[in-house]
Amino acid sequence: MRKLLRPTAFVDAPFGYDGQVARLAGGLSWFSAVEILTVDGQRRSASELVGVADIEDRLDDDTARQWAALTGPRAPLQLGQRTIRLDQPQVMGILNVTPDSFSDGGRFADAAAAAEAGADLAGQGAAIIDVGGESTRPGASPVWVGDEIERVVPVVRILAGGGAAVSVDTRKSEVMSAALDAGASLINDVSALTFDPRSAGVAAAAGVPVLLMHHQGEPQAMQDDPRYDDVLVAIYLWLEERIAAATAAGIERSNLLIDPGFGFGKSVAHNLELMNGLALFHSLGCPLVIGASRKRTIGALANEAPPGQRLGGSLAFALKAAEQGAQIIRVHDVPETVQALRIWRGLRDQALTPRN
Ligand code: 7PJ
Repeated sequence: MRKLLRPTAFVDAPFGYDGQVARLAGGLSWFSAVEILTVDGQRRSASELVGVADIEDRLDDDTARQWAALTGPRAPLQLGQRTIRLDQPQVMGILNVTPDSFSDGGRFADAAAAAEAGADLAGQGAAIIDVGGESTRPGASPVWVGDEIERVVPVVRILAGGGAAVSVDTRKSEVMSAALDAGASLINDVSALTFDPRSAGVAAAAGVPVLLMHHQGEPQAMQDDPRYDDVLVAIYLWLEERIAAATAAGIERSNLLIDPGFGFGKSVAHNLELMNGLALFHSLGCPLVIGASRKRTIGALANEAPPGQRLGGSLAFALKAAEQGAQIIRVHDVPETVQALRIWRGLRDQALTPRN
């Protein structure tokens, strides 16, 4: 049995509430209560709501570490020449260079055109450009590594050469190596280094930040009736294990980011529970990334809107992620998301401005 701490009961500002509220991961959200989950195996056996004022008395060694991580700041992310502050939500822009991606596949005639689209995303306010050459959409078929390198590397080279912070969305060590050589500065692995046994070594040797994403099952079959005893708890424990495996393989803990993997082996109900409880994951102490952009759950909740018509739903999830303190939000629609987050930021700043 152990306990996990889920921040809840968010308040506008800390003024006048000394000791009653806490700042979430050094960001722009403050919370006044914690749901203490008692975890038995892979599920919660009890939960209890405790005010922040009373939390210190309730902590053991494990939960004291979680509390320190929940309420401590996140260091800025150094990606090549770029420093990305994580005290406010940042946008990661998706650049798919796949012929079959579900939402924008096959858009580009050549690498130069793709790189130009990536540079546009950066100009529109994306802090990081996530370049992917293998579709991991539900039902997608695997891509041969040589093809993936051929698609990704020229685009990464142009974008990174132009000064953008580039991440490479891949599960394959050869693609990681080639993209890092071409100037990528972050590895985004939807398998969390489980797909290719050589990936952890490549990441450790390169010394770059690595994004570990949760998934259940392989892309081909992951949406066939996904099941969890308790989706939040299962993802938490799995990510904790993957963090331990990555550090054991020689990757610095300070170089790890985490992502609960919206849509990867999860039903609509799982995805919604995950978004509602997202702040739980901050106690793992790593920057939290989330991507719900244009995913199927939006269609499922909104008249089966096709991927190209899921902007409203994507923005709704982006704002929910910001409220829950996510540091990086991975999206297709960069200018629209940046605008939505600027409004969110204006609201937060107003609330956080003392009256006198
Ligand atoms: C994600 C991803 C995600 C991270 C994809 C799509 C499917 N990487 N790669 N998180 N999704 N870190 O873009 O809809 O949610 S591919």
